[in-house]
Amino acid sequence: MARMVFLVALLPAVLGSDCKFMPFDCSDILSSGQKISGIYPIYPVGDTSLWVYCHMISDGKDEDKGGWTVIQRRMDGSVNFFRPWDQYKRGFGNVESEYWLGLENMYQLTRNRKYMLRVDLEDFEGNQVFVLYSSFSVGPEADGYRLHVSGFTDGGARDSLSFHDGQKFSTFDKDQDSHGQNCARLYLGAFWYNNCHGTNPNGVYLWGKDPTFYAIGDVWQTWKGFDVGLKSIRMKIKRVS
Ligand SMILES: [Ca+2]
Repeated sequence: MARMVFLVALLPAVLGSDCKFMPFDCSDILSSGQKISGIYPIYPVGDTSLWVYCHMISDGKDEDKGGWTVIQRRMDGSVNFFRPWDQYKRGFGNVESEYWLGLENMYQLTRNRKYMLRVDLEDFEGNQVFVLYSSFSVGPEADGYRLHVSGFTDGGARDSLSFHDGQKFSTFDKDQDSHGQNCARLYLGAFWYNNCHGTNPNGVYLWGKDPTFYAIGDVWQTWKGFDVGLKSIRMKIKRVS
């Protein structure tokens, strides 16, 4: 019996010491020679796999070779993003389509490594723009999964996100915003709301322009204003070497 316990205790160490490829993020997957965008397992926390969409190329207009780990994606309105804190903490959705990677996963990815953030935006007319931030990280849960984003470069959408730098994350059931009311309830999303937002990527999928309810959509104010829901939003991060 004592020997059996010993063997079981030894098992994780044995598994961890073999040659299994355990990429930390999509940068590692790109480095391993995989150049095709798609769904891959990464291992930001020990030997527990986390399936993500890896974007290996961007739009061809720059020298970007990919290796992006997608942390948030809207593309067809197939997933409900009006969800409570626990869901935003753990992550939800479908990795093949729309999903949120989870605040804890974002924290684990960015806690000890430097990352940049790129947000790709597309409207229903087929126009595509992006923004780039040279530094992106998410703080620990004990500090409300605070957003740290800086170093803006414009790819056509102008800067709607720096307004959210330094804010804690808020959901309808956890108000950590800088507004007297609950921004997540006012704008039907969940985000690093300030008092409240310049962009609402987790808001209602509006299918284009809809001014019926102010700023509730998946909008990026400095590009299309508060009334135009975007066709696709993709937030993705890449390690800075
Ligand atoms: Ca509030």
